[in-house]
Amino acid sequence: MPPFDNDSFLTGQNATFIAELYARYLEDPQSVDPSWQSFFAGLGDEPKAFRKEMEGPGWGVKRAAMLGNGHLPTSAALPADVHQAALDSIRAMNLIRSYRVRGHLIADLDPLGLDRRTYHPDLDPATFGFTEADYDRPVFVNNLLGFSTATIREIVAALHATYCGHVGVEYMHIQELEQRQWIQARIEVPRNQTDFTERGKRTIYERLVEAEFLERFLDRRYTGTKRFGLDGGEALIPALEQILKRGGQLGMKELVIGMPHRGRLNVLTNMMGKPFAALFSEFQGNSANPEDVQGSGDVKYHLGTSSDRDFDGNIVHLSLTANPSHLEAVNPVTLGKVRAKQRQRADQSHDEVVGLLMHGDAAFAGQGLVAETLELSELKGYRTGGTIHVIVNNQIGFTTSPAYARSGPYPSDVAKTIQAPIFHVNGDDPEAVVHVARIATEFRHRFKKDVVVDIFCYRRYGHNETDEPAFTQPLMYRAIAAHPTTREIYRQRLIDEELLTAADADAIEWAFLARLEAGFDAAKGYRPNKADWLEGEWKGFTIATSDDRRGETAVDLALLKQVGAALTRAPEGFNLNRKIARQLEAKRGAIEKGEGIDWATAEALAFGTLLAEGATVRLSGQDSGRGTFSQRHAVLFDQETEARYVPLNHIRDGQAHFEVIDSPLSEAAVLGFEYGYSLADPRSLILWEGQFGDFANGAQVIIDQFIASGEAKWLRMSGVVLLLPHGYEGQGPEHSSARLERFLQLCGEDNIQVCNLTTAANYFHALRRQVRRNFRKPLVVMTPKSLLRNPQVAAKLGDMGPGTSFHRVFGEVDTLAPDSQIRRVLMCSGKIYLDLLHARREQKIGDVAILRVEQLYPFPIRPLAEFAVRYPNAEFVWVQEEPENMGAWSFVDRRIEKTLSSLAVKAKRARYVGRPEAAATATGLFKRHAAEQARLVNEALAP
Ligand SMILES: Cc1ncc(C[n+]2csc(CCOP(=O)(O)OP(=O)(O)O)c2C)c(N)n1
Repeated sequence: MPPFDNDSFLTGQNATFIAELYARYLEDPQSVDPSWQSFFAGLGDEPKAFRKEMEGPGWGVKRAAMLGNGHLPTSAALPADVHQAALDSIRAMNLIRSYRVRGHLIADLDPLGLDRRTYHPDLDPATFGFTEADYDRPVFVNNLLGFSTATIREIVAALHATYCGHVGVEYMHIQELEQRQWIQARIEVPRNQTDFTERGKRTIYERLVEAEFLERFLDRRYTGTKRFGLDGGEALIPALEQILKRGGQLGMKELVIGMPHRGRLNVLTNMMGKPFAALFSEFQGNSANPEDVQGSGDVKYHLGTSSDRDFDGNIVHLSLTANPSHLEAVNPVTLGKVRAKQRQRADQSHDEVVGLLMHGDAAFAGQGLVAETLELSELKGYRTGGTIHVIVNNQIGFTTSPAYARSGPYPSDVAKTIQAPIFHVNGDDPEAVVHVARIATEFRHRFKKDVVVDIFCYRRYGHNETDEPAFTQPLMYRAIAAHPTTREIYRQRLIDEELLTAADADAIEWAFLARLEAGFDAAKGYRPNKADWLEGEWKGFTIATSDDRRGETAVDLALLKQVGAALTRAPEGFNLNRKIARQLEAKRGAIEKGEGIDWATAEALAFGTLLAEGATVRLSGQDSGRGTFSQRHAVLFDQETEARYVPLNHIRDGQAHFEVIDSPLSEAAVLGFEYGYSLADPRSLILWEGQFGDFANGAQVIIDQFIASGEAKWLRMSGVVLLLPHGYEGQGPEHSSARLERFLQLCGEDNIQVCNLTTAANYFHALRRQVRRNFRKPLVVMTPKSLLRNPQVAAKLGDMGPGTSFHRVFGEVDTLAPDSQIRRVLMCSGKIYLDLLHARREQKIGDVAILRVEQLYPFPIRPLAEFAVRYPNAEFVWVQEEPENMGAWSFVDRRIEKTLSSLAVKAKRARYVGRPEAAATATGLFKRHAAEQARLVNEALAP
């Protein structure tokens, strides 16, 4: 074998030439000489994968240049040693590629070393045809790993250091070449490590001391109190510091964080600067808020906070989103906040506001909401420029081992669906953890894409501090008991490196302990001096008042007409769909005439007038642009070019922006996102629309744990609106009911508003009311289907004009017998009203009055009483189209009783008319539906 010197055939141009020849062969085997074909075929390679490698940074010479002369040699002309060298080179390339793809599988990731895999055939040089005898022969690899030539032994050593040390990287699934090359360059040349300065290492040590000592201190002072300690995962804290520091250097101004229980107290204090005294005071059973602040409060490991941190002059604002126990539910909420803050800052490049989500390994692998939220990452209406994910992978979920918790090798596998790079790292090597945290931050900054850091660690104690982990994982916990802490390991390392003396380390520890002790002493007298909920963007808002709360929702007719004109106008030359053109024409006519304004137009007028007044409107939901029932057409499409035109963005100069988004087919993530958006942006109207109201149950966690109870638990208001198509029209069990009863059951302590409306004008006012008051409450609207086109619900322009407002109850509209002779009062809500009205008019019944409850919660006792008292001799009947165990009946029954009991009327309670109890919300048979509907209407009107 000749030495590989500069004259060798396989250096420089020749080597690249063979590689190019190979690339050409892979694209089209016939394009190269037959002898080369059989040579290359003998390599048995995966053509596609190899071709991608050829495009990697190591093969820097441009293909065009190499193939320029069109003259290809034949292998017959190739001397045997050159043949061997070419073979070696190509095999080495494959070996390198294999390490890039699978090196992580034998990386040293588990601090406990319980399940370490050290061999994988794809990483064995023998698999590529190298025997021991070949190991020291130089091979040409053209600048890969920083080598031009190297022996297999050297190549494997470099690959091991890069891909199989304390960091395992998964990135070869990424389709974007530039991203793969960036990661390769970032990790291969420095062998996947950062050389930290003495100061940097000391800082890492300080952070570990803080992380560990806080938990130990809490354990000692509040033994047996749940804290979901970080013990075993302490490296998280230096990793977070790195994200802040590097992020700040790269222009990050705000970091919006979502995280679960594990380590949250550590993050709240050590990362976010919540005073230790405040935390200890909560451990003593005190509220996090001043005593005069109402609300249920929440356990301390669910609370949020915000603060500013200064890194070398870069101020980064941090906000940790409060969350419920439901793991991962906070993810979309956090990202909605990020998006809102980006808009407020006009951060179009997404450099200034960044989302950070932390996860447990079992939760990340198990919860579907994770996949739903990841899916939002590249979507136009939800993009936030990439989220940094950190998994605290303690290799257990409560008592469940990974083999029972997920099917793949890692908890992070779901993130591959969006081609996020994944950095697995051994949590006992804090330098490696900080190193990957830095790369992740840089990657997010550079490519505005999600990135995952998976910190392999362990959980030193039980799931919480009262659990006995040895009941279920005895071997793991025996290993943990014998395992030094991350801090102890690192302390020894720094001492061995002579960067720290034992006395230095002791001093750092004592100094932090002194801070904890001082906090402990201060906790006794600690009083939170104010609740933090009406600050920043929320300045000027107040707690909801107990009056009618109508808000100024009426609009000058001139403005209504201006919006109306914009709604019905398309740009010059825009090729409108013919049917749409006719609809716009009709709409224009209605607005000009000032009557016949249908539901969708009233909605558009509500949006448009708010936009004109300066409030942004954001509506997202499945097919919301057009509308499920083809009613909205908020986006017009040019029939020749598919260009989009959004009339509501062309009302007048200086107006606010209207965003209508066709969401992905997710309920939980999208509603969570909009709720999060509304938390950060109280001055905009934020709406989520269900395709049919039934589907809201796919977002039940967001509704129960955030929307209904967030204000009480965390003092966080939201004005989010839920539009839920509802009504019995024979479309079957899943397209009839938005489960009104579920929302009503959630009502309490003035937490939400629930409406079931019967006029387009009332809808207009209900929407505007959301923005035109100085408090915020979520609004749930049962929205119509057939009523969208029913002329009886249509509005006059005057119903929205000066002097008008929202009505919680509507009284009788027809002229009937004198009030005292009314024999029955039908009370109802929503679409059934029109069925009743129609039948009563048809049957010419004059002694049955109808009251409509437009807002079910807060229940309108006073206006209802004002109407009811007019009918002293009537019986009162509640009519609904939902089955008896559903709809509003159970909710209104006692409230109607309470209303009537204070009035001088004979009736004391309402009687029920509606469908009988049922398991399914509705029949799937149209005929049966029609018969049921007719029966209940007739029963309601029966003599
Ligand atoms: C949606 C949901 N289901 C179940 C639970 C109950 N629970 C709380 S913590 C936990 C285990 C979580 O394991 P992991 O995600 O690995 O985090 P760790 O506690 O190990 O840090 C479970 C099942 C929950 N909080 N949320």
